[in-house]
Amino acid sequence: MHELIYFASPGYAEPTRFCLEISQVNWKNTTVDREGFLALKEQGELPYGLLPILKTPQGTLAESNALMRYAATLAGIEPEDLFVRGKVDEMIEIINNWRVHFTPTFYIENLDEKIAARQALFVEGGPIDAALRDLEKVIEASPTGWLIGTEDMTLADVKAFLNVFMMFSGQFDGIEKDMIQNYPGLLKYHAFMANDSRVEAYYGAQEDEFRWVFKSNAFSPKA
Ligand SMILES: N[C@@H](CCC(=O)N[C@@H](CS)C(=O)NCC(=O)O)C(=O)O
Repeated sequence: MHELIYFASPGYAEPTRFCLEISQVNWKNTTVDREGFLALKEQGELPYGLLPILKTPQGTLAESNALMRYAATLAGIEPEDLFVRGKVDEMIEIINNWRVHFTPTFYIENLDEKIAARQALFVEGGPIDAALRDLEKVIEASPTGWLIGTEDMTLADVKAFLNVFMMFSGQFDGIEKDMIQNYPGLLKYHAFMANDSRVEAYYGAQEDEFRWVFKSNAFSPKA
């Protein structure tokens, strides 16, 4: 049995959750609130004092990137070819690096200032706008639809799909759902991923405050 423990939000745990879901292993999705988190910390369950953790039959793993790679390997979506896996990791790191721009905005207390700081990331030529344009070029260049041009989904697709569209869920002040309409390449990729049978099986059935962004009709004009 594998047990993923995290807050209910997608946050740092969602790629691991999805990979566990499409793997053949038995897994349990345990969610905690702030109190539950503090209790786990108190009990010494968190190797570095942070969530998420993944309890495996051999022991506990911490650090979300380690968890997602472990789970992606269980799911059979990590490429064997070293170069292709390098390209997957390259994309994962590029997306992780977006946090450099986001993290400071979480510490801005004044709501108007926070919104302004976030919107500046998305203006034409702003750091996240530029990053999303780069991603659109990668999507456009793929001969198969999968980000790394592989025959099937890789962890790069899981990471990109879950992280990119989560930004537009409305949970982050200043980032509106409609802002996604500026990125036709991303919308095309959204349709490709959201209609994948594995994605549909997991997210199609979930009625959730945030995870609607992973459903196929999430950003269609009528939605
Ligand atoms: N580098 C860690 C970061 C995880 C992290 O920052 N977790 C936050 C929740 S989103 C946490 O546990 N915060 C608790 C605290 O700092 O009190 C990872 O990728 O797993």
